[in-house]
Amino acid sequence: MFNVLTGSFKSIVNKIRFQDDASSLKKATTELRKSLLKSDVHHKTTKELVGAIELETKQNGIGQDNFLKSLQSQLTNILTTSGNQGFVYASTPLTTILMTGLQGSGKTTTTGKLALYLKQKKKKVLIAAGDLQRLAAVEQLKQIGAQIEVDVYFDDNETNPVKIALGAKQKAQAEQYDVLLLDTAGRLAIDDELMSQLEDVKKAVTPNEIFYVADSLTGHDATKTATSFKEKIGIDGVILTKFDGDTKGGVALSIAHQVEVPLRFVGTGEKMPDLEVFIPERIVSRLMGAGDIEGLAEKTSAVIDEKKAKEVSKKIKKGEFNFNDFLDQLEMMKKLGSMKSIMGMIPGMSQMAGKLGDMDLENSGEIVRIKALISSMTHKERETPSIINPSRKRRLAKGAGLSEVQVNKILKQFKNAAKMAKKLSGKGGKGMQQMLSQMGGAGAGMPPGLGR
Ligand SMILES: Nc1nc2c(ncn2[C@@H]2O[C@H](COP(=O)(O)OP(=O)(O)O)[C@@H](O)[C@H]2O)c(=O)[nH]1
Ligand SMILES: [Mg+2]
Repeated sequence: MFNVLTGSFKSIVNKIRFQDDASSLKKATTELRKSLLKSDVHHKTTKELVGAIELETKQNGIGQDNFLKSLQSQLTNILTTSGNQGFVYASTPLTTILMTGLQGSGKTTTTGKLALYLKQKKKKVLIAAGDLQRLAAVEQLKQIGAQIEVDVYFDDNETNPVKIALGAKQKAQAEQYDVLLLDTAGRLAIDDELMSQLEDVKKAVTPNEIFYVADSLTGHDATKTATSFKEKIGIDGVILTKFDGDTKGGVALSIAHQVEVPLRFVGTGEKMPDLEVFIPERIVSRLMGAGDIEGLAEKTSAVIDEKKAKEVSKKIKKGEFNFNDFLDQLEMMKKLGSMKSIMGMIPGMSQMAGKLGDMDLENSGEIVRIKALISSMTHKERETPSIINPSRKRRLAKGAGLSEVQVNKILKQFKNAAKMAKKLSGKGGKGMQQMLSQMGGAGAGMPPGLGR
């Protein structure tokens, strides 16, 4: 998420010695200012941040430790704004959230992501298709709902968004949902019609919170439009989307400070699990290259079936990891979201995130081939691949549309990977958590077979 910034922080901190003088501090703060601005941190935020660090370091005594401490605490300061953090439930159900933003910012996608996030926390969630502006919008939300198995409220004959909102709230209350997420229409730019429509919906359902969804790729415009929305209808939180692309990261550092509304979540990819809760202390830890173990644990515990994880680790230890387990693990990895976002949470791995980040587990050629082969195998062969003899290999190759060489390669790779995993687990391995923390190794932690 912040690989470039993390890298430059590290080099700047290293420029200051254990005990140092004012001129080296000046050099360090100058470089800090440059790298913040280059990463698109708002100029006002940059000025405040650098000024505060300089002053604090001087007061506490110029040296690497004090500089580092100050960098950490002032970053936390800048990221912290009065208001709620993460997702906050109403004191009694139902919690109603209005999702607002410009067209294309990612409202509908984020509505789905948030729904999945809450569903993994065992909440009963209803998402409502309140964008009647675009024909495809309702259909898009229906598809998302089906994909994540969350209920969708819609009315194909209704043209009034206020009625949709009211109908959804009524259903949510009557059927004891915990959370209602209301998707709304956006425009290409802010206009009066959009604002008055949102105002009407707001009056009708009195949401607990209004989230403003902003596209991080629009840079400082995201800060500007968020401020306009805040002034016109009032917003309680910002969600930054598309934080996976070429974004330099700075917008996330300054938006809350500039708009004076907390940044609550960050969207890091197109897929449903690609949403991260934005907790200032954790983000600072990531910025400092220390990872976010808490966030990682939360993410993994939401999707990992503890019992299954134990079974798998037992199997690995005994060297019994088979193709069925492989498919299970692959499914689990998919639920965790993009590789890039996971890597950034592992201490010391943020630099790797950029390199590995664009790996698409589901669609990589290798995975597609392995899956094709597995689907041609009998159940018994998946459990015990060693029973596959040469004539079966030939037939499997035909069935999977692979060459015999490819089949042999996959089987051999898999055998080696299972052996390797067994060895690794011998060092007091503790299931998935351990495997994830070993990700730094050559493909360890990914389902065996993926390592090269
Ligand atoms: N890469 C990436 N794409 C996103 C993200 N969030 C949304 N998108 C994409 O942005 C486009 C617009 O999203 P949509 O939810 O339809 O925007 P809406 O008009 O505000 O409802 C879609 O193609 C989404 O897949 C994100 O965090 N990362
Ligand atoms: Mg939409």
